[in-house]
Amino acid sequence: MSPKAAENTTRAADSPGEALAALLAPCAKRVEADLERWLVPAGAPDALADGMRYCMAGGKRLRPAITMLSARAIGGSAEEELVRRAAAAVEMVHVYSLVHDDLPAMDDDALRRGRPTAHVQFGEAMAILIGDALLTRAFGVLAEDASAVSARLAAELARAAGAEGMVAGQAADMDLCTLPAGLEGLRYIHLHKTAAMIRAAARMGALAAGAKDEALQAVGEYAENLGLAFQLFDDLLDATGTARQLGKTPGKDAETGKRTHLAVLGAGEARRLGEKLTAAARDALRPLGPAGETLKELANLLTQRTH
Ligand code: GRG
Repeated sequence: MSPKAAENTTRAADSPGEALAALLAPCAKRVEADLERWLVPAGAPDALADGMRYCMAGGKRLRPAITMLSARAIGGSAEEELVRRAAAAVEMVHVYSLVHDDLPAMDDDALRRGRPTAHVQFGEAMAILIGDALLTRAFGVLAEDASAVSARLAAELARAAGAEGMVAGQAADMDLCTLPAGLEGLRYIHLHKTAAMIRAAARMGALAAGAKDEALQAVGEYAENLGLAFQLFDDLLDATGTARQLGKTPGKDAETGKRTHLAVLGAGEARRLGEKLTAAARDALRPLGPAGETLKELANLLTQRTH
């Protein structure tokens, strides 16, 4: 190992937060470049284009990283154009969901990614339209590839984001549809609201890189468990983090009486469940052998994150 690599490893071991940032950085760099060229379609009015760019800025870029790392885990390359289109599209849909979730009719939040939310910055009507534009553009970015695989990617994304996925999870979370009580209802919300998009991010990366069924199944199962664990730890951080650390208003779950793992299980039991889900995520990668190591590392680091 070179002295530089050794130095990086030591630094990463000292701080899981820095190790996570270092793992995500190359993927984030790629997706920033791609958003630069794909985000705003020619002909978009400046006001809308500015709003789209404002909302897309910042964030960990976790989902695009999962897309790229999943492509790599099945023997493909994160550099491939279709993998990059998939990664950019997933992030656009994710950000649309954040913009709409922050609206007064939904979570009514004023802070996102450390800055005023879209409706605070641009007004409510424009925030709705920015979300609409991001959602639409995501499918445009996939369709412009015009291959049979890109049609599969679009179907995958639509399933995860729509009425059988994230929108269903959001409706359930807002008590707009009937749900079982306790943990079962909570699992439904988190599977749909959060894990469905993370699962799609992984499956789209693998599909774009030409994955066969077994590998596709492995990364999908990994990402579903990772998504559930991610949401669980997000709930715990909401109760303990500061606005500066989280980039959003902390303590909202308790304030609004939201159904969370913390409320249903208590902190200790919730953390144990999070660790169990993370272990299930790692186990799902067994068929990929050593190629799955980076995804496993990502799961471990997300478990340890403090913001
Ligand atoms: C409006 C259809 C619709 C859905 C909204 C995404 C969402 C559903 C709500 C946002 C609130 C929330 C707690 C969602 C769960 C997923 C989650 C933890 C989102 C934040 O993801 P990060 O931490 O955010 O990856 P960044 O900003 O880093 O991308």
